[in-house]
Amino acid sequence: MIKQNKDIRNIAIIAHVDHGKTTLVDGLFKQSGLVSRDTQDRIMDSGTLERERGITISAKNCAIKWNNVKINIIDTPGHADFGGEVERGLSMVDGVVLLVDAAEGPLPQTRFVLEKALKLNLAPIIVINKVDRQDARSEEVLDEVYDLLLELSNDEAMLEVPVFYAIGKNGVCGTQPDKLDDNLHQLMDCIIDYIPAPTYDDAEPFQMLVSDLSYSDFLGRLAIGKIINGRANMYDSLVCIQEGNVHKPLRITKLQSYDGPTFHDATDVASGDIIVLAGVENVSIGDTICTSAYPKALPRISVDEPTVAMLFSKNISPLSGKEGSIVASAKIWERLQKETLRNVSIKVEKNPDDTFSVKGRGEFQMAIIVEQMRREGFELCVGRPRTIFKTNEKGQKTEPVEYLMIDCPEESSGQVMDKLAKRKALMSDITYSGNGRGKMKFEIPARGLIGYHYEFLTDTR
Ligand SMILES: Nc1nc2c(ncn2[C@@H]2O[C@H](COP(=O)(O)OP(=O)(O)OP(=O)(O)O)[C@@H](O)[C@H]2O)c(=O)[nH]1
Ligand SMILES: [Mg+2]
Repeated sequence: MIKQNKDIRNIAIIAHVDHGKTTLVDGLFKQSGLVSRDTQDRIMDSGTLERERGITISAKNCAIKWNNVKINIIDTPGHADFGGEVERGLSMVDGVVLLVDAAEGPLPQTRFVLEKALKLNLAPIIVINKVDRQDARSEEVLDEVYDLLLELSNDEAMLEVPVFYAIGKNGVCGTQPDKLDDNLHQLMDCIIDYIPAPTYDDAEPFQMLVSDLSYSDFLGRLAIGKIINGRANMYDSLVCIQEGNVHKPLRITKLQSYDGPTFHDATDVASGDIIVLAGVENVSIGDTICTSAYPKALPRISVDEPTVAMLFSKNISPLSGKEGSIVASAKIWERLQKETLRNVSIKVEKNPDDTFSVKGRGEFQMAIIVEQMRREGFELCVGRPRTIFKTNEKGQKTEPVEYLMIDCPEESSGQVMDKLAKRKALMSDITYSGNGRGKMKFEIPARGLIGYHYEFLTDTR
């Protein structure tokens, strides 16, 4: 029989870059009493590069308790190049909180993440965030969100989804932009009332989908994911079903579940919860962990194809060995393969000439991998990023095309249009807001975007 575990809710926070996801999670931590009010900002951005750059790079789990219900939360990145992380994060949840900046409105990544969530039938809650901004236009932005919801779902019921206005930074929200409570309690109540509790089939034995990996020096590889059916206990003997239906036996050596930004030990874990399981060595994201008596694989997590490729190789210049201590090709290859374990949208290939093709979602994602490797002591050469072309069923060559939105001073708009036209962008819309700024929408081949960011900054300075 299908049942619900009403003690748990699983949600992802999704939005365009910088619309305030990680800051909102801080507010939820503080108000559920998990951390004190003067803790550092953006607790979930725990990576060194994340903190330095002020952006989220990988989707991460955490949990809060509210009215005796455990809410597992996945804070996702908003930058388009890390879209694979959102797709991975959504595999663990039953609903999403979609944040939209009250001034910027829905932007290309808002569309991407909302489309993915609706395709998975996840219940959305809308939060128009940053209503404290001087240029906030909350009501108008809500209309734009409704337009987007209708366009993506073709379902008028979407006009009934819960809507909140918030200043995530101050941890406050309300149902009217000019009447906010002095806390986030209404939003937290709504997550419990509106987001469906996870369902499971009580006739089925333990089954878990691996959605993330971690590593502990004491426990080895850790598999993270949602329990789809059944329960598990310490020392249970299970199997991990890998790609190609390969079964690998395993024994649980530790079970943990989320509590705030970290996890703590659990002896027995129930359906619907998101857990951290130790005891499995060869595990990949997308594998199913289940009982050996009834091994049944769940559908693997699918993410969009890579759009950009870059060549990595050892440094063959006369100055090699000056910048890093790890220089050998074999080590670089080993490190790149390790990257594909956690980074679901990355693919790597070895070429006959001892170079490696790294494929991903954009040049920024590539730059982050290079920077991470440099900091770990690697020295390497990288080529220019190039787009990946494909051949469709009709034998035609196709290439990835991106949505591009530009917000720039009116006086630079001519130059921006000129440059983008040369890069084969097609403009679909232009509006002038009256405050000296213009907003333009384009469709542009991904190759036209490579290297444009720097030019844009110079042209609009
Ligand atoms: N004015 C205003 N600024 C806010 C608010 N919430 C967050 N910010 C600011 O917005 C910026 C981005 O916040 P983050 O929480 O890192 O945004 P994010 O959505 O997690 O960003 P990514 O994960 O990189 O996509 C930070 O400088 C915050 O201080 C708010 O309610 N009002
Ligand atoms: Mg963030």
